Amino acid sequence: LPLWERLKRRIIDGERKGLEADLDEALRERPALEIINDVLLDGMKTVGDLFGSGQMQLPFVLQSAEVMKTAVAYLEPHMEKTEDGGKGRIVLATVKGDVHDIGKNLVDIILTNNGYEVVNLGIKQPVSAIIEAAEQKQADVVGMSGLLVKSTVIMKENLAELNERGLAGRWPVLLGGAALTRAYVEQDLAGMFEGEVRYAKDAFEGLKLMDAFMA
Ligand code: B1M
Repeated sequence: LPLWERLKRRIIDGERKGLEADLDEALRERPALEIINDVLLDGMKTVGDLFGSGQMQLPFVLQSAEVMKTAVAYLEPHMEKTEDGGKGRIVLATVKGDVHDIGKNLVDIILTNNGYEVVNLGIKQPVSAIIEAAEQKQADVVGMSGLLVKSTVIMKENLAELNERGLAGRWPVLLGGAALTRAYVEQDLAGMFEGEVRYAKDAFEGLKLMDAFMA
C-alpha cells in the first residue's frame, strides 16, 4: 500500500507495529498536523462508520483509538509551536459519563501550541469538578467535550448548573464533540444559558473562538 493508505489502514486495523517508521516517512513529506487531520482522522472516521454499522466490535475500536493516541503523541513534538502560555487559560474536560478523549486532547495540543494554558481535567468529569477547577485555576474559559448523544444533554444540565450558581457570566463556555450540532449549541443552549456559549466543530475553530474570547 502507498504510505498514506497504509497509515490510514493502521488506524482502522489498530496495527501499531512499524507505526513510527511510517510516521517518520510521513513527516518527511507533510507537516505533523496535516498527517493527523487528513490521514489519521480519516481512519478514525472509517472506524466510527464500521462500528456504527455493526461491522466492527468495540475491542477493535479501542485498539484503533490506542494506535491513534500513540500516533498523535509521536507527532506532537513535531508540531509547530508559535507561542508559550500567556494568552489565556482554559479548563478543559470530557463531561460526566463520557470516556472519549481523542478530540479533547487534540484541542489541548492545538491550544497549547498556540499560546494558551490548558488545564486538562481528563474524562468523565462532573460539573462540580469543572467549576472547582475553573475557580481554583482562575480560568478565562471553560471547555467541555463529549461524543455521546447523552453528553449533549449533560452539557445542557451543566450550563443550567452554572446559571443556578450565578456563574454563567464568569466564563465563556466552549463546546465541542461529534454529537453536538451548531444549531443545538447556538440556538437551544445559547437560548437557555445566561452567559456566552459557543460551538467549535474542530480544534481550529476552538482556537479561533479562544482568540475571540480573549480579544
Ligand atoms: Co465510542 N462512540 N463508544 N468509543 N466512538 C462514538 C462516539 C459513536 C458515534 C460510534 C458509533 O456508533 N458510530 C457512538 C456514540 C453514539 C451515540 O451517542 N449516539 C459511540 C458509542 C456508542 C460508544 C460506547 C457507548 C460503546 C459501548 O460501550 N457499547 C462507549 C461509550 C463509553 C462512554 O463514553 N461511557 C464507547 C467507547 C469508545 C472507545 C473507548 C472504544 C473509544 C474511545 C477511546 C478514547 O477516546 N480514548 C471510542 C471511539 C474511538 C469512538 C469513535 C469511533 C471515534 C471517536 C474519535 O476519537 N474521533 C466514535 C465515532 C465518531 O465519532 N464518529 C465513537 C476522532 C476525534 C478527533 O474526533 O472527538 O469528534 P472528535 O473531536 C473533534 C471535534 O468533535 C472537535 O475537535 C476534534 C477534531 O478537531 N472537538 C472539540 C471535540 N471536542 C471538542 C472540544 C472543544 C472544541 C472542539 O472545545 C471544548
